[in-house]
Amino acid sequence: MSRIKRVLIVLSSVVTVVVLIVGGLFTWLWAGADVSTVGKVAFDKELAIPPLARSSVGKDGTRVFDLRMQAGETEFEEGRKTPTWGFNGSYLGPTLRAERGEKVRVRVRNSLGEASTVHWHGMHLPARMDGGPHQMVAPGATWSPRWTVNQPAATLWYHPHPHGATEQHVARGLAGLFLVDDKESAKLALPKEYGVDDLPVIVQDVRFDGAEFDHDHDFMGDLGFLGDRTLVNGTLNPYREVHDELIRLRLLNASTARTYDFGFPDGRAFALVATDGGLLERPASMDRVQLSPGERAEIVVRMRAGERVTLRSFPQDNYGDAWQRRFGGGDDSFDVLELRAADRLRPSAELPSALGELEIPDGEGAAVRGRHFDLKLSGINGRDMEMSRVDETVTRGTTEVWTVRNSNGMPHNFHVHDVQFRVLEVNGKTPPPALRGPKDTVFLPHGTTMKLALRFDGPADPDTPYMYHCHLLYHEDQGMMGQFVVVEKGQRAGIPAGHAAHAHDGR
Ligand SMILES: [Cu+2]
Repeated sequence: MSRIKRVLIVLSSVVTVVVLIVGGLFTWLWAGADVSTVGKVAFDKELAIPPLARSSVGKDGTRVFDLRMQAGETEFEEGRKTPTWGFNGSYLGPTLRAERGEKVRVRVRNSLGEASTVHWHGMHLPARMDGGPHQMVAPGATWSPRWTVNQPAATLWYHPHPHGATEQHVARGLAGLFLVDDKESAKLALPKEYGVDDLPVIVQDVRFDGAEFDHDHDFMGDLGFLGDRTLVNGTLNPYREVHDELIRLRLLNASTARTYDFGFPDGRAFALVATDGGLLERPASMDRVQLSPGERAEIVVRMRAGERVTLRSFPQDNYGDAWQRRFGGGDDSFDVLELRAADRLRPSAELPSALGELEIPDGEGAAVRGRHFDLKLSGINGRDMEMSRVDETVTRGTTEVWTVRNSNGMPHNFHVHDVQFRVLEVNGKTPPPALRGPKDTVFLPHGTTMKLALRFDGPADPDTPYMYHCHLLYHEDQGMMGQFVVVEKGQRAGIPAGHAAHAHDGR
């Protein structure tokens, strides 16, 4: 045998072995990368319902709430104490509730060892009260934002928004609901008894390492943290007994990175009645509703006496390519909550055929300005978030059309503070029913372009920005965020307070 031949044989065997090892490793990683809890959840703990927050009404009619951010321990499983954070308790927070037209004030006390903020997600309010990264609350300090609630009935929520640490603060347990009521929705025949036929469903994914949370990202973790189990309202393996024919579920995806596609194993249809910012014009029948982090949906489900029904999150075929589906969570499935219907159910009124009118313009007509947002993990429109830089200046009282595009090869979503917007188009087409209600957050898998109509009629404040960002919190923390101010006509944007020193460093 010639020397060359021997070398070639050795070389080809080495190559074969390497290919086999790499191939085997990849097959092993691929096969183990999808997560499923379907059929494996015991459903042995009664679902906790976050208590309604106590409030007092002052002489001037202001409704005052108290929230305290604090560290504690939570027993998700008996005998195992997990270090967690919460509002007025060890995990999550009470449900705040106020009516349209009411003046509210929230005294937010930070009893943590580090600074944080509380952002009112979905709320229309002055920029200084928004609780974004410019309204940091130091340890031991109290921040007391006040505003007048002026928007339709909706399921909103609150959570920290400190720049660079939002993922961590939310994952530790800082989140809660803020329900807005109004006179019109109170008259509608919708299930509305809180905790009875109107259930809050705050869904989060978690992973445990012994008693402690494991917040580490997977090795392909460019989306952020993806857990292997789900909590509802902080309850692991939750079930809930229900006694009414129609049950309204106020679904909130409070996970940091995971997107869910909710439905029921028997494929039953349910009625979508509300999206992020409130009621649809009419109920929409569907069997799946997809929610990315920060999004909400209110659905009404019909129960049959004596049955047990699982709320499940199914694999998602619109999530991206095979790689993203497998390693980014799109192939995952979860048994989230079991509803146990009593043997005799109270009859419920039929759902109304009309629910309300959208208060958001459709973007047709005069004085419309367009803007474009290109979503990339490296930054929106090619720029990293910078606290001292105002990216967009919007004139109060105007309607704009924003075109948001994701061609970044991974899923993102897009959240805008202060406003509820209307989705005009998804990839050039009329949006599906699930995107026809008021929205403040939308899911954009790779290859999606959306056109949104937004109306800005809050108070002008050229010096205090609102945020727009990806609500996959790791992406937000990485700088996938920008700032806009609302100004009076002809006014210019100022420099965000406290950041003047950095305003001219060229970034
Ligand atoms: Cu993102």
